[in-house]
Amino acid sequence: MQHRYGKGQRMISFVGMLALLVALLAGLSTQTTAQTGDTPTRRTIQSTTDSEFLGEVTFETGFTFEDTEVGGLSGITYDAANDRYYAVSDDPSERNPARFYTLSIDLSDGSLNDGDITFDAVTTLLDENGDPFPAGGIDPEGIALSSEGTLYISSEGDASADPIIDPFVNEFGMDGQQTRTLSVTQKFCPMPRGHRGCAITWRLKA
Ligand SMILES: [Ca+2]
Ligand SMILES: [Ca+2]
Repeated sequence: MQHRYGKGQRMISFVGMLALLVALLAGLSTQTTAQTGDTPTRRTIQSTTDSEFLGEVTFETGFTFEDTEVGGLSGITYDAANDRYYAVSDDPSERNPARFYTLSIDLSDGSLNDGDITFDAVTTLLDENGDPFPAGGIDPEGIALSSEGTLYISSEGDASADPIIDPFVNEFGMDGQQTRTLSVTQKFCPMPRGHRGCAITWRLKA
């Protein structure tokens, strides 16, 4: 997703996000079996085999829900069991505390149109101490629902911050509480200029 806070932001668009998601849901298929040595292991690989553009809905900049500015949605995931979506805001706790939204999207007529998207809830992300992330302390990007009903949310980190904020992929409960920290390969961790590591402009993107 390209919608971020900052200069040039004008609209919140669900075009690419929803088109891609619906395409993925429609096209999930296939599985393969992998074998490692003498120990067979089974893993399922899902791939997209087809895509279809269903339409677009655009919200004006400044659109709010429950006193939060919705804009800058950078990732979305579908909860099939409950037929709802979770979309993470790209806001680095500057407009409002870092958060994700719960959405309902009515695609019963086979197309995405104005009025099809309903914001049902907003949930503040809480760090390991149970506190909202401080301004600039996170740069949310991606979100994915786990088979356990939890959420994996990625942060790009901030290589320009002092001190540097490392990127992360962490697990959160549906109440927004961070419950687990995943390890991030060193090559994705930014380093100051002139030091080992990836360039200062590289980030962990969805
Ligand atoms: Ca529709
Ligand atoms: Ca981001």
